[in-house]
Amino acid sequence: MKPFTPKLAPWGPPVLLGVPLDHNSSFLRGPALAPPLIRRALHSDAWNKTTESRVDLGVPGIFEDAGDLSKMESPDAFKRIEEAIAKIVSAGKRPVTLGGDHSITYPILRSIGKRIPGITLVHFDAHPDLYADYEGNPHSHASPFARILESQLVKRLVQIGVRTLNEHQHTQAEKYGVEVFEMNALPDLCQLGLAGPIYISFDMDALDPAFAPGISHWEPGGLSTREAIRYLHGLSGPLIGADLVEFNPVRDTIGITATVAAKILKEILGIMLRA
Ligand SMILES: [Mn+2]
Repeated sequence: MKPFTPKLAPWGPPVLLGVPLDHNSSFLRGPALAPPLIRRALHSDAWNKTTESRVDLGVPGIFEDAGDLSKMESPDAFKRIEEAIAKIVSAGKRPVTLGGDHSITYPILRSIGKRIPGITLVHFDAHPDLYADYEGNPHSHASPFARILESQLVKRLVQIGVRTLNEHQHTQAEKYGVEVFEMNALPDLCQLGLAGPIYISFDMDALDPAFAPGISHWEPGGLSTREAIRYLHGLSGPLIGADLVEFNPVRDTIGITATVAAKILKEILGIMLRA
């Protein structure tokens, strides 16, 4: 067995930030309801607070929680997301955002990418989210990675778990040099040569809907929870931030997806904190 107490990373603490925004969803609303439910599952007495990487998240101050942003329906929502992330990053801390739909990843990266050069963005998703626009909305949850790449906010985009690549998004991936790893050819992380700083964008629909049914776009044939955790544990640091998006409580009929989201969150925090 691994030694019990890990050395902690010499980086600022992770800071949770809820972003209850779902008006850029193309099919169903609901992800705006997610942040408090993920927190409730994270702090549930049903499990202890120690991650699989042996970090005790119950230690006071080991991570912070900045609460939820308000009035995310207003036209200046992206600007306020960008400012809130800037405040966290400028304080030397690391944002861990709870969505919300995937459109929020663009303002988050606008803020981080301007401050931290050379980011490798590791993106778990059933979808490449590379549409130039979707049904006329350039800020659709189907388009954030097109915006991020055209603005050159990251050095590399590596997508894992994709199983919906159509011709348009294939063209977009080629245009921007995206490294797309589809479910039928999952990569060995060691061979990808990933280097820090790493940012994780985790769409809950990367997981098979058998594991996480509380999502807007069911796409069978996805990652198991264990496969996703194995990838997370395999990432070499430093991890400078993460977002966990697209959990839709409206479809989480038995409440399991909230717990799966909290488990993914726990393990992300654990790998951010370990040395
Ligand atoms: Mn998705």
